[in-house]
Amino acid sequence: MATLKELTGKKELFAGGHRLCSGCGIPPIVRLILRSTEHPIVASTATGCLEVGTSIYPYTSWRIPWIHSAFENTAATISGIETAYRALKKRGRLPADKEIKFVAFGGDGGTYDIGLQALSGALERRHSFLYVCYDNGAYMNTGIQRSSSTPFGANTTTSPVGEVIPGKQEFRKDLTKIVIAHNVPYAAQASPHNWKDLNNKAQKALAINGPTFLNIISPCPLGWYTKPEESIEIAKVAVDTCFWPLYEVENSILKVNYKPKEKRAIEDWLKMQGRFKHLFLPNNKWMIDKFQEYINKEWERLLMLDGKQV
Ligand SMILES: Cc1ncc(C[n+]2csc(CCOP(=O)(O)OP(=O)(O)O)c2C)c(N)n1
Ligand code: SF4
Repeated sequence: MATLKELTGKKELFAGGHRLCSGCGIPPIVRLILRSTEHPIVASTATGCLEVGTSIYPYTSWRIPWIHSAFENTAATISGIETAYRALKKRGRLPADKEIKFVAFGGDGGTYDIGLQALSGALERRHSFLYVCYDNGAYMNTGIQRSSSTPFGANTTTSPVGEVIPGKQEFRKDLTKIVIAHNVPYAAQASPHNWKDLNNKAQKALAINGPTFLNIISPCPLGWYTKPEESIEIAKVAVDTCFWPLYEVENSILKVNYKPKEKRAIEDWLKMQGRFKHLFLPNNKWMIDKFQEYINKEWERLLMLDGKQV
């Protein structure tokens, strides 16, 4: 496991001066991922905030070979690149001992929804790559629409609070579980507030020959109506309330990486964000109760699986 000193001493592969909002969860996530291997990295990025904010012509934040593909197919793009790499090695055009790592980045919209087919296909074909979903729970880049990752009750432009509905009516789709069902060698959930855990997971994932996956909660001040300086704290509270459990599945064995000494109430996370403001009206208390009940069940289920084969 790398120390903070070792990590900060490494070359910065994701340049500053990008156009992501202040307090956005994406830059610390990407910077840490790119620091998590000694080998050269090639990345592909789906359309979304990460792509738009880092590649405004004629500038780029990427100090590595990087390709922007369409919104729906970053996993298919990295599959093609990884296949070309293997083919070049086979033909002797690349040295047999040269190791290159491949990473695909996508937001939740480009991963849970529109890119799910490409992701599933790439995992099933067993390409050797890491897929990183930075999960801010909405299609932020196009103005905060609900995605299948949006939490229950959230106010978005397509699940607007009003006379018809009090925010999003469905719970978050559990993409990590869907990925695990592909029997990949490594899949995990992580958070930028716990850099050690995130770095450890990225190191493991990047060292594996085969498809690996990280689902990382990514605070978004613009869409969550939060203060930029509180982003990391909000990510921590998401983990302490068990809204976003930290766990990993390695060779089919599930491990819960962090068990809060005292599990905090979901209210603590909700009240930090403007998108849940309406839940604190007296007639919407049932929504907080329903949310808490759901989280309790999911957390218990996870604890039951801890240390077991899944
Ligand atoms: C097939 C397709 N549908 C819609 C769009 C428009 N579009 C571009 S970015 C985006 C939102 C991306 O959301 P997400 O993947 O969650 O990433 P974020 O913007 O939050 O970083 C949408 C809807 C598109 N480019 N292609
Ligand atoms: S809208 Fe949200 S996800 Fe996009 S750059 Fe701003 S803070 Fe980051």
